[in-house]
Amino acid sequence: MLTEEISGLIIRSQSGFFAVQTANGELTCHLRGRLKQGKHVGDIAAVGDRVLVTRQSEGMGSIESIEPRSKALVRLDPRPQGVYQQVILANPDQAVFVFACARPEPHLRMLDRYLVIAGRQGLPAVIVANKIDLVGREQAVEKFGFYPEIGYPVIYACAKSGEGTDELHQLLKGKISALAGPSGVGKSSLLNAIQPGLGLAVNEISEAFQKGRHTTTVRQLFPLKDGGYVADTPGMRSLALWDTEPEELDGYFPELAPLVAHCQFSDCNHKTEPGCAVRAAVEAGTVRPERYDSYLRLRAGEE
Ligand SMILES: Nc1nc2c(ncn2[C@@H]2O[C@H](COP(=O)(O)OP(=O)(O)OP(=O)(O)O)[C@@H](O)[C@H]2O)c(=O)[nH]1
Ligand SMILES: [Mg+2]
Ligand SMILES: [Zn+2]
Repeated sequence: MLTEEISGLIIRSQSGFFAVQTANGELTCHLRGRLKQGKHVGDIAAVGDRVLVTRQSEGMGSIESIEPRSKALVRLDPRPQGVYQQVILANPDQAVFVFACARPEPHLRMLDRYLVIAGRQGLPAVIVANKIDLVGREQAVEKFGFYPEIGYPVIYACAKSGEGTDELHQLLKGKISALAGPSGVGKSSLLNAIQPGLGLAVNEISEAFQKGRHTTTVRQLFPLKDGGYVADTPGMRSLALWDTEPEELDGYFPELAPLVAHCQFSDCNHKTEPGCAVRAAVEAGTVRPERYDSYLRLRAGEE
C-alpha cells in the first residue's frame, strides 16, 4: 500500500534531520535515500523548502520530494572536495535589515552591501532603523531618509517604547523574512516586542551560529502567531557576491542603474573615464557620494 504524501514546509534543520510543518502538525523527517543519490554541490533540502512527506511512525516521516526553490540565500563553503553551496534560507519573500541609529553607529557601507546581496538574490529589502530614542526622529531621518527615495522602505523603530513595532509586525505577517543586522542593534528586542519570547528563541540559534559551528548549526524558521516566519540570517555578511561580475554591480544600485546607459563609453568603470554619467550625477548631487563610495568599494571587491 502506498502511504499518502502530504505537503509541508521545512522549518528546522539540524544534523541531517528536518522538522516539517504540515497541516496536521510537525513531523521529524529524514531525506529519502534516493534524494541523496548523485553528486551534490549544495544542500539538497533546507529551511524554507516546500516538500512532500510520508508519515512513518508517530511524529516521524520521510521527505519524498522537494519543490524547486523560487530563490535562496546561499553561502559558499570552501571544502576540500570543492566549494559547497550552503542554503541558509530557501524561498525567502523579503530581507529585513536592522541597523541602530546609534550604539552601535550605523555602518551604512555594510547596509549597502546587504542591499546588493538582497538585490542579487531578487529579494525585496526593507530597512529598520532602530533605537531612534537615542538620536531623535529628525536625526534618524537624516541618516536613513534617502533610502526610500532609491526604493528601500525604512521603518523607524524603538524596541524600548514600541514605536514602529506594529509597522514591523505588519511587514512580517504572512511572509518568510530573512532578518539580518549587526550585533547589538536590537533585532532580538524588536522581535520580543512583536511577540514575547520570539527574540529570545532566535538569539539561542544565532549564538550557536556565531560560535562558528556553521556546518552543524541548527537553522530555523520562527513562526509568527498570526502567520509568517522569521529566520535570523547571521551569515548574511558571508553571503558572498561570489558570482557577481563588476559590470553587473550597478544593476543592484537602483539610483545608478538608469545612469550607466548615458556614460560616454559602454565599458565605463564610472571612475575616471570622461563623460561618465554616474560621476556627473555624484557631482550634481543627485547621487549620494556615500553610495557611490559603497559602489566603488564593492566593485573593487572590498568587504
Ligand atoms: N536605547 C535603546 N536600546 C535598545 C533598543 N533596542 C534594543 N536596545 C538595547 O540594545 C542592546 C542590544 O539589543 P539586542 O536586541 O540584544 O540586539 P541584537 O541585534 O539581537 O544583538 P545580537 O543578538 O548580538 O545580534 C540591548 O541592551 C537592548 O536593550 C532601542 O530601541 N533603544
Ligand atoms: Mg539577538
Ligand atoms: Zn560611467
